[in-house]
Amino acid sequence: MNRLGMHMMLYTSEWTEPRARTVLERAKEFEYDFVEILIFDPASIDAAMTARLSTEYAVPVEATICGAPTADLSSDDPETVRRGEAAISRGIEVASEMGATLLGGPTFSAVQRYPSPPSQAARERITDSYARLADRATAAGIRLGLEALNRYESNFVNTVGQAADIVRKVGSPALFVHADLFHMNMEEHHLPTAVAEVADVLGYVHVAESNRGALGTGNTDWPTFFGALAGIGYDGPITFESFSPTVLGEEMTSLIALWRAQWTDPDEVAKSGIAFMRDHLQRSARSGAHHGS
Ligand code: LER
Ligand code: MN
Repeated sequence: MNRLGMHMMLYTSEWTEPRARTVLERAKEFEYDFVEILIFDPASIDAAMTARLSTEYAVPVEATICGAPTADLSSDDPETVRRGEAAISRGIEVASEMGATLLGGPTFSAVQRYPSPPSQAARERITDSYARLADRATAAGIRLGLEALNRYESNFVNTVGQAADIVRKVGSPALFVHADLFHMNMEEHHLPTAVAEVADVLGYVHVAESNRGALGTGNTDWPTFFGALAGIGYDGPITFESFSPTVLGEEMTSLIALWRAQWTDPDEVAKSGIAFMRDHLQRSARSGAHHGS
């Protein structure tokens, strides 16, 4: 059975104690198995508070992190790469202190529209960074992911296959591919093939609508996607990710170009989101069983 997660950003982009309480309480109420926390700044997030509240509400947490323009593994500037590695290393420690089992997200670059392609040297060098980070993750007892983002949010890893290439080159079981359906809808040629080709390294999934709004309100081919996950026997964690400028701060709103509000009531979206995922998981399991018989 897949563990089902709720992204904190359904409610907030600020992980303060009062906000964290709201998120964990709602996740519990709607029967999510865990909450995903996006670590904006590993130096300032309160891991001890998070671990304490996670225990208090009996809701586990998982974590994601993004690179930044000044701390970016895909850069050609050694100092920027060094800061990138330091930030992801600290993210690994913080995620582990929170009690997470994984740290996903676009760990390889900043979330921004890059003006040009990455250099070949950066593509070659990044496996050294990931080899070191994989060792850190292993030591901290967690796994580290690479989330493929669409072309407007990164120039480095736009497909799950590109993420898998890096994971396989490094060859550490501490690394995994993090697939996000919103980005896949824009970049992959064929969803079932893309999923099948990363079956051996897929470790985390963001279920996200084509418009990043509530599930079922866009043009995503849900039966095909859930069928593809069932087809490879994916039993890892799946998180519902959706955003609205009505609950996010200005920085996050601009970062991912959220120029329209797809929804205003997070409770409604969170509640319907888990029902939607459960329904599709059950249907794909049933239809898989039919095909198998
Ligand atoms: C950003 O577009 C995204 O999909 C997030 O999961 C980044 O962590
Ligand atoms: Mn995502």
